[in-house]
Parts: sequence; C-alpha cells; structure tokens
Amino acid sequence: MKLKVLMLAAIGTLAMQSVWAANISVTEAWARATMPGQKVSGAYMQIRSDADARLVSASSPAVPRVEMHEMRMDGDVMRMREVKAIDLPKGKTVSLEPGGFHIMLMNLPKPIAAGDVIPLILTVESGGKRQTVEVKAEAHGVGNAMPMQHHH
Ligand SMILES: [Cu+2]
Repeated sequence: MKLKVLMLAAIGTLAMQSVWAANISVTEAWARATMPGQKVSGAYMQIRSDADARLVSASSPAVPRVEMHEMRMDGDVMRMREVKAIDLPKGKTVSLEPGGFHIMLMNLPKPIAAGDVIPLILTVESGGKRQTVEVKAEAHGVGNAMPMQHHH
C-alpha cells in the first residue's frame, strides 16, 4: 500500500514536468489606432494557457515602453494601474479588453493607423520556467475616441 502511494507521487512529479512549457494560445489580438499627437494606446487579446501560468511582461520592438495595466472601478471612478503579472489559470481564457486588463503602449513615436500591425512579445512564466510568445496585434480604429470613460 505504501509503495503504491509512492508510485503515484512519482507519477505526479512526472506530470508536473511535462507541463514545464505551457501551450499558450493568443487570439483576437488588436491594438487601438490613435489620434495624431496621442502618445499612448492599448493592446487587447484573449490568452489561454493549458497549464497554470502568469503573464509576467510584455514588450514590443515597435513601442518604446510597454506596461501591463488593469482598469477597475474605484467607487464610481475608473482607475488604471500597472500590474506586475496577469494570472493565466489552466484552461481558462483570460480576456485583455478595454475596461479590464490591457497592454499599455506608451511613448509612441508615431500614431498607430488602422491596419498597422504591432508586434508584441509576451513573457509567460509557468512551472518556474519562462517562455516568450510572439503576438501580432492589428490596429483598429474605434468609433468611440475616448476609450477610457471617466465619471466625475
Ligand atoms: Cu493602461
């Protein structure tokens, strides 16, 4: 009986190792086109991992500064803050979308036009190991020019 328990424990360990590199799928990646003079924009996407993982950083060869942000209601005021990581629970689709988690594109050297493709590199940590995922976010113009509504 004791041996059986030990074997199960060993199998458990092997299973853990086989998910060393998580399979990450990113779909519906898009970025918001900007108005002339606008230095910041957002990128959004759906991320799904087949193992528990965390998005720990985002960068882009085309954007000088990229941060991960979260928007949330604080009373009746929408606030945005930088986050260090975004949890990607196993098998769950995590939505980066206006009004929630998003990738903030900052210090833009030139406006983002509809149809532009913004390359993004996501760093995902799973099981103590890091991997990168390349994403191409196509820019869309959005009818509402004020993506972040503030209520005062
Ligand atoms: Cu932001």
